[in-house]
Amino acid sequence: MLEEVARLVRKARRVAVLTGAGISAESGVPTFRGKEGLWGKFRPEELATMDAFLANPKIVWEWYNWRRKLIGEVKPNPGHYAIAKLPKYFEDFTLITQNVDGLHRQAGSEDVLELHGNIQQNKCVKCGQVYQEMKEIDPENIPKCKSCGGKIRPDVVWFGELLPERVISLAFEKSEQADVFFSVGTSALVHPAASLPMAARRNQATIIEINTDRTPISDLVDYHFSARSGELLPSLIDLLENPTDAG
Ligand code: BV8
Ligand code: ZN
Repeated sequence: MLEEVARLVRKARRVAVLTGAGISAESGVPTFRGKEGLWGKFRPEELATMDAFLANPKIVWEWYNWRRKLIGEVKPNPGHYAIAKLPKYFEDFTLITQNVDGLHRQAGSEDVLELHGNIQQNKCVKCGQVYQEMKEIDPENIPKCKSCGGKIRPDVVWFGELLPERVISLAFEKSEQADVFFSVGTSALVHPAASLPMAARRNQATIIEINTDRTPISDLVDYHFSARSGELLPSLIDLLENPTDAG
């Protein structure tokens, strides 16, 4: 099946890739809904929200500091590096990620559409001013915005919050134009990101899913690889680099 997909991908002109927490799992970053229980103790829908932050900013910062530290100690895996090699094979390539860990950028991918923001960045909860330099946040003494006095929060998109307009509209535009759309390491549960594969399908794109489990879109995709992205993506790159047949 992978040879068939490689032949098909080689012919594509416009390709879009959507990734989720699964692509970072092999780097050691726990996924959201997996058994590893990053969320075992917490429930993302309860913590990654404005209400949780306003009600209990200390707990929310303790959780983000813990995730930031963990992410600061990991590095990209072969799945990230394989995706970073993809753009050269196509006329138009777009990488869209739901992840906030920045590992795609670390692996060399450029112009990554980070739908849900970047966990290493901070902003003011009131006026949205971004604070790059402020790294260590003391949950007991949360810094205030210099312009308006609002509390500093992580610059990520919480549940119930709108995604950055430019990023999400470009993600839909590129998904709708794609000849081939990859959904990699995402449970396809969180919207609006989870609507991107269907947007690609509306344009008759070939949808390829790479996921160790099945997801709500597994029955709708053209190819479902039940595999680790860190293993399957490098094999796909090998086939693109050394075509086995003239096809
Ligand atoms: C919005 C950033 C408009 C923060 C995240 C009720 C009230 C309010 C909203 C809603 C509601 N009901 C529904 C909604 C919409 C909501 C939503 O979709 N909820 C879901 C839970 C039903 N969406 C929103 O709120 C969005 N905003 O809609 O605004 C609006 C405004 C007001 C009111 C209504 C609507 C905002 C969504 C963004 C939330 N922020 N993260 C942070 O990180 O702290 S979401 C979070 O989930 C992460 O970003 C993550 O990326 C994302 C999706 O999860 P996945 O990436 O898919 O990860 P997951 O663990 O789930 O799956 C991993 C997969 O990998 C698994 O399938 C596993 O099998 C696989 N895997 C594991 N290992 C491997 C592997 N695959 C391959 N190889 C491996 N090695
Ligand atoms: Zn402010």
